Amino acid sequence: MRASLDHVIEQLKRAKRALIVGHVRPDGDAIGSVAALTLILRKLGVAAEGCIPDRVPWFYREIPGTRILRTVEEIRGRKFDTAIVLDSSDLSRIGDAVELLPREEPDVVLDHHVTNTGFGALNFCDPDYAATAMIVHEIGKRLVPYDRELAEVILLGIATDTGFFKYAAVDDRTFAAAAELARHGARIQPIASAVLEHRSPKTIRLLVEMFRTLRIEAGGRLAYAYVSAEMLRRTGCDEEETEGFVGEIRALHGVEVAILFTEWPEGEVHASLRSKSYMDVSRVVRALGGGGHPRAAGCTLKVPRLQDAITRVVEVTRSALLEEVL
Ligand SMILES: [Mn+2]
Repeated sequence: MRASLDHVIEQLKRAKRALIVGHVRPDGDAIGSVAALTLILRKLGVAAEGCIPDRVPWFYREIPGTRILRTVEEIRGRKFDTAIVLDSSDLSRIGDAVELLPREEPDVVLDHHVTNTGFGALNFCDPDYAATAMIVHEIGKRLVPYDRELAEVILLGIATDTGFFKYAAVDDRTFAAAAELARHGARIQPIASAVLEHRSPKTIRLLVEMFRTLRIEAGGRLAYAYVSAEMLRRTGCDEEETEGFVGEIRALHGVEVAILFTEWPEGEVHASLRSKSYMDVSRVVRALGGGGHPRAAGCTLKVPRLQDAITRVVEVTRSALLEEVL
């Protein structure tokens, strides 16, 4: 059922023991919005636990409010009466955390993905919001007083999902929310430094390796590159260290669609697509079983060879780009 924010707030107030869950391969919005809603509910006296069903990249821990997040193992066996799923377009996105849900259906789903399937008892899914953390902020400011810790995790979610306030979805509401959070003590500098300036020498070496594979097509409008399992092994990097690489490809002048292919684990290829100004890449990946936003989307293909995934995704993207021109 599609709910109003008032509906959602009523439901949250009824909770006694709440579980708040984000998605696997967590980004700053999943991390920030789950941490924020957990802090908000605790301020209301709810026994709330925030769970990220995957490894949280280490650099997010520099933002103090994120340290309350738990893994599935850490809260296994705990009983919850209310489950709230954030920033996830369908139930498979919460991975192993599904076993923690009190019922099959989450009580509340808050999200901003166009591809959200409405899998909760109450769903508030609005692609007009630049980040799920913006929705959490709408709820939070009606319920509790803010402190720096809470304001900063919300700002983390908004900043990361807007590319630090540079994507097309950024408008006066985004800046107004950021201003409110800054008034409560949130600082953008430590967030930017943690998220954007944490690369190690080996990550830079992997980035250089990735750029060696760069291909440019469609008159310069499509650019793609890959990181193979072999490259990860050789540089000693984790797959999560490719975070932000696709943005480096999009930085090319004249490129509309950038794609990064990451082969990990072997036999699986993740394609991460970013567009610059007009191409809806969420539509492109939907044909391949993926999901996301108009300017940032992804899909995972199970194929024996990396090159097979590249050929397939590039083919679909190229024809979508050509259609766009007509
Ligand atoms: Mn998000």
